[in-house]
Amino acid sequence: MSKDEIYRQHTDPAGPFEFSEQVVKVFPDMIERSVPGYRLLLELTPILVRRAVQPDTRIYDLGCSLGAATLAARRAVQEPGVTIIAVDNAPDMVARCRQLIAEDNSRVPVDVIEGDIRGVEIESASVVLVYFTLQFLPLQARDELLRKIARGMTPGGVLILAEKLAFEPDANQRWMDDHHHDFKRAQGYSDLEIARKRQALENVLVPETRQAHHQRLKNAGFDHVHDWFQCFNFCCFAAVRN
Ligand code: GEK
Repeated sequence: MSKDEIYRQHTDPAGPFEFSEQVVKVFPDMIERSVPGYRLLLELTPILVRRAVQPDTRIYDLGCSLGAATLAARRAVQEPGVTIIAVDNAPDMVARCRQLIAEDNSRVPVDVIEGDIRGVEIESASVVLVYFTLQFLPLQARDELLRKIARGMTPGGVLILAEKLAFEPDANQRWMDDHHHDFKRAQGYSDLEIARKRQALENVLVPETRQAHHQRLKNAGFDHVHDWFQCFNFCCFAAVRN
């Protein structure tokens, strides 16, 4: 696995973060060393999927990157007639994701689509995974995406939504940021790398509070929201449609 040293070399201000070819090359290392609990979240994903997936339905992975959540979900599927649709709009991510899916030996069909998740139709979905991707959409696009997901779900369908959270008041935000940065230091990132990455993500990754997520999920038509996972400022909701 190639090491993420993207923000190591220079001291000039970092430009806005993009899912470039350079990022794709180091992505597994970058996400594991930046998102506390990422590996555990993937390990727990099959447990949620196994209970939620229904025969002859679809699983969607929106913002699939290299397909880590797709592969975790794929392991859990035992029902007949299930197809996984994985979507990402970064061409280099999609190309590498297709290779990794091809190397995996499960027989559950996976369709990897290069495109914007806002333009993808959601149909007969018993499970929708949106791991750390809603946070990259413009705020005004988020309600509509979740409404579309809710409309496309079968009764009993589950949206598993992982996000970086924002906190209020400021002192709570600072506590989380301090511990997140300590986590990154413990993973070998320097203070300079942490500061430059933070600058690059400014206005690109826009986190929201837990309350804002709950409200949006309710407004979109989900009946129950379970706060089942959190590691510092990274969390995962399971939202159920009756
Ligand atoms: C994982 N889920 O490993 N349409 C499609 N893709 C998008 C869009 C969009 N509008 N906006 C961003 N992306 C993965 C990790 S990474 C999270 C997800 C991170 C894609 C973008 O190209 C990238 O691959 C992904 O969303 C976000 O569990 O890097 O922090």
